[in-house]
Amino acid sequence: MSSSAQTLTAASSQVGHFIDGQPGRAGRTRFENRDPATGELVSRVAEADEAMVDRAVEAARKALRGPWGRMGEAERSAILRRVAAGIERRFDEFVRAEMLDTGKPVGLVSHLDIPRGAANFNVFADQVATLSSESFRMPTPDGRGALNYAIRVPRGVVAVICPWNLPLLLMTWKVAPALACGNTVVVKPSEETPSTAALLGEVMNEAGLPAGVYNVVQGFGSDSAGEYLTRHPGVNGITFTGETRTGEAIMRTAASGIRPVSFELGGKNAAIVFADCDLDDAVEGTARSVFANCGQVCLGTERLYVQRPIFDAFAARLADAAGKLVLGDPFDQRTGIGPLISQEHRSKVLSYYERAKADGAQVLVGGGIPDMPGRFAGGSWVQPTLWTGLPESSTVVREEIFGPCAHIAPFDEEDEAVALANDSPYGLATAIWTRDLARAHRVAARVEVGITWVNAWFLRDLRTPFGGSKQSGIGREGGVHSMEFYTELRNVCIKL
Ligand code: NAD
Ligand code: 6OD
Repeated sequence: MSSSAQTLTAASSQVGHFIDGQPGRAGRTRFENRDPATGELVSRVAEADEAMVDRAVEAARKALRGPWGRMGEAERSAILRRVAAGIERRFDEFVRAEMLDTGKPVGLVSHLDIPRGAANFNVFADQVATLSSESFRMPTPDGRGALNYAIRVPRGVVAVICPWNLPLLLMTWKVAPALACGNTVVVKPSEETPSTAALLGEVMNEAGLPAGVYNVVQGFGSDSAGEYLTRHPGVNGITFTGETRTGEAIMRTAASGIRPVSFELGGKNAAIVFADCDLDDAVEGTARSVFANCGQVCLGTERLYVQRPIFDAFAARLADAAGKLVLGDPFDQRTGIGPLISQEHRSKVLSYYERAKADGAQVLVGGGIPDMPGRFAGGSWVQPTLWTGLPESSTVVREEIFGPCAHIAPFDEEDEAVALANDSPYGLATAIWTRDLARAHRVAARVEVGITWVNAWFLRDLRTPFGGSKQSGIGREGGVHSMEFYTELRNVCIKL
């Protein structure tokens, strides 16, 4: 794909809502969506007002009472498989839309984001067939007994509030299980990445999903579509991925009406690299975990603890790997790292770069803005950056930055490494690099996180529980764990 022609065509496009099986009518307000790689206008996006959100929730409620509400699991699963096939059929459109919204390199979008978007529908189409329920026969005083059994019913209308870092992947990670379980959804994509959620509406229609089952409203969070949706009394549950502070705000809103929430939130993930690791693997895996998607992965590593005997060698090799990353045209297959999502996010990341220097960090690599050629000079690029020498109390070591950067500190003993890794309000993920399996088991049991990798990073079986401890989330997604949130368990007791 060549970038410039594609971008110019896209400049005239409009992105809207998707309500009751129709591209929603735009209201009076629109906002601009810009390509983070160049700063050029990609599209104008409709912003939903409260009335538009009402319409979307009404459509979702009406669909629950229609054919969708009476459909069996097998039929729902067949539709989900057609949705997966539809994404695959329109693969290039999804790739292009996601790239223009995010600035991600083509290799990443076409190997991770879009295939996973399709896979999520197939995985949950399979998963729903495996759901079992308990039953108990109990004695009664008259000797006839009673049978208790549990049934799972959909929650109803689920509000799906999404971030911008893996737009289609993370949105479908919620929408697919919600639909597999028979719910209807209203999705609010991030204001930074509106396009693939809207495009998915077309695929839903092509797959034969009844109107009103999948709805999308575009807009911002606070005092906009996100807040209107989460506080809507017609919403029965809220699933959210994003920042911890936003999670707190949504939780307050969800308190009204006692609506359940499922939250995947921020992180400040540590990697622990022991001296007995395979150094090549550890450097390669850690480089991916720090720099993939320009550091905008919730599971990414921002704190590195490296055992002292290999500290210098490891830091030098990781800095070397960072220096070799290719920044450039996202549509060029050779590009390894794209820009940050926006100028605003770049200002935030650069403020941490400045703070690190002010706090006395030694900058091993990067630390500023790269020189980008031509039209890319208008993008929100930053240099991949590594520091060492900061105290653990430094803001840069404590707060989530969500950029292509990490701080590297030495440790001596296993206990010390565990204590350092656990010294965080967050608890999403840890990567442990060691050849000593007994140690790996010991440390994995002690780190206070939802996901631990040993000699790997971002290796995922989609049936396993995914989520964070402490301020990194509430609940678990993946496999049957998603089904637990998207269904309500009811007990039926029959006197025999
Ligand atoms: P964000 O919290 O700023 O926004 C996420 C979504 O919430 C957006 O759609 C936004 O419009 C909406 N929103 C904001 N305020 C709202 C409100 N008051 N009511 C309702 N909706 C509101 O997050 P982001 O910047 O899009 O994403 C980056 C963050 O997401 C990082 O903190 C990252 O760690 C986290 N994240 C976590 C996971 C995970 O699985 N744990 C995955 C991806 C991203
Ligand atoms: O792989 C997934 O299912 C998942 N939820 C990834 C989250 C990545 C966060 O940025």
